[in-house]
Amino acid sequence: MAGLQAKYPGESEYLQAVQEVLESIEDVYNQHPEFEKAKIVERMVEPDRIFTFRVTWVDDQGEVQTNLGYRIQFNSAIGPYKGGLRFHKAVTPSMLKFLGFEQTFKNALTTLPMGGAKGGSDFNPRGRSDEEIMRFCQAFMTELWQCIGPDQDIPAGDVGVGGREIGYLYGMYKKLAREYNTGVLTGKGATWGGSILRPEATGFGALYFTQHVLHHAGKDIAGKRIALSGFGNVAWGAAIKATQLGAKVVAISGPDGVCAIPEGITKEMIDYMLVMRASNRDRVEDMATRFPDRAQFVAGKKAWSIPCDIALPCAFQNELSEEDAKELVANGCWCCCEVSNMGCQPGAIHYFQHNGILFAPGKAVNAGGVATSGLEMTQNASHISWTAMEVDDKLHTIMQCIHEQCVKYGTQEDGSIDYVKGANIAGFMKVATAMLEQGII
Ligand code: 2IT
Repeated sequence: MAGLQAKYPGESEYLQAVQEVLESIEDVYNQHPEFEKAKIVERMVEPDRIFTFRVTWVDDQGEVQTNLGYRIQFNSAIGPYKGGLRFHKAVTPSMLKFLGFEQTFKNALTTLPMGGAKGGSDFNPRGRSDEEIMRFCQAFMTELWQCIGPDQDIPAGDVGVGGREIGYLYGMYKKLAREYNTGVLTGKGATWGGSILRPEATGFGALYFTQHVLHHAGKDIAGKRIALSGFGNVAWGAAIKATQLGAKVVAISGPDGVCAIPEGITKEMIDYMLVMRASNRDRVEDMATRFPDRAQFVAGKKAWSIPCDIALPCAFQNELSEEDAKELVANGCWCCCEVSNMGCQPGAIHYFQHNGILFAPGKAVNAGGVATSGLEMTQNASHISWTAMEVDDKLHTIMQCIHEQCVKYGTQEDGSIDYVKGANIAGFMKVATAMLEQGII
């Protein structure tokens, strides 16, 4: 860690993600001198390669705009590079390195053969028209297409990149590459190679995992109050499944504040989350404006200020601080499953773990998204489409298997599960063993 800190000062998200994994695997690593001999850790923390490119496009006012684009191919030990694209104003190489690093372990947990990658741009979709989004995606792909391929690197969505963006990206890929293999991107539309349930998969998988965490602790999700952060694709899928399972979603949030929903979110409100996402306004207050009888907007507050049983961060890294964790617990919260990547700050995780709160990390909880991308790749490669029931069944099995891996590697002396350790060690063992078997490359 000291070496990495000196080498990459200021890459705080990347250093935070690496530190968490290294702390978890220390004991296991020391039991395997062959890992040390092959310098597995030193190799694993560095991306295989990073592409950086300029993206120039013209906005609706006719003004020329320039953004930066990236693709980080992190690790290919267990399969082709796989991971999402993030369009957000705060995107930096550090952010994408942390996400690519996490993706490598997460993808290993899914049981499917996928390596880790991440990419994106500092393009800010907020306030942009549909035409601007299209022109940006097209300009982005004029560079990206040369780095990707269905057996090489398969991007998908992440924050700021949903079905609409994947459509524009795929259209331009076809035109440039003159290749019509749908397997080059996942999260596509259902009529042109997309998997049924991919849009819902991250949220659904997160709730299946949460159910396993609760069952293992002798609890049930029905009737519980759930506070969600965000209102994008992940929060949307989580809200649908939580409601189906009989839980009550009592909060959603945005960069402008939180909407308290004391009676629980309804189907109409969940549908309206899609309208809010498509508007590019990036304001959760719109929910309270549209449903004033059910949702009360509080400006500047987070979802963690609303009393709940279960907290599900679904928005952005480091969105839940130690202070937030204390407020949640003081208000009765007893479980936090991270759905966003690295949604909790280290202080929050320590606070949860030291106060007996059930806690599970993003790379286990949210892996259903990329797992269903893997299922989309399988359908594309074999030119078939599975039914919703088939995809949902496979997603269920995968989330159960991820939970079993956490139990296998994370069970503590007192019988409780350290899900952070469990997920990190399980992912690490798979990637490290593959690297070892493939020699020094
Ligand atoms: O963080 C993630 O796992 C994603 N954004 C989904 C990646 C994917 O390839 O489906």
